Amino acid sequence: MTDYDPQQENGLVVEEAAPKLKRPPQYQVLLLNDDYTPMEFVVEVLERVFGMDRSLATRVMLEVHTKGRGVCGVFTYEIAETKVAQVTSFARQQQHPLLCTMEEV
Ligand code: TYC
Repeated sequence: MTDYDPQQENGLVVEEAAPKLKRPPQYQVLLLNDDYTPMEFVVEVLERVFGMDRSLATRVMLEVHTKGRGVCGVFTYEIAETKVAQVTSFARQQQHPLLCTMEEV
């Protein structure tokens, strides 16, 4: 052996492992409809927690109101968990029963 060859050390062929890269799992944050939370409060939550403008927030709120649930955004685990906690704590502070959950995409 003259020059060092990492592929051919001690007569063994060493193969480089393929990189084990995976995208982090993604989670949808969902709002669920109920009969008591005011529409205006839901719009405010969508603006404050998800950074939506009033027009998008209104569309998403109406989608939840008519279809029963709707997606507020897609995030990695910790971010989704934090958004769910923020929505829930904001709603409970104002005594609204609004439900927010997360689901792996
Ligand atoms: N259904 C509620 C009402 O009529 C409004 C509402 C929308 C509640 C979306 C929750 O996630 C929700 N006041």
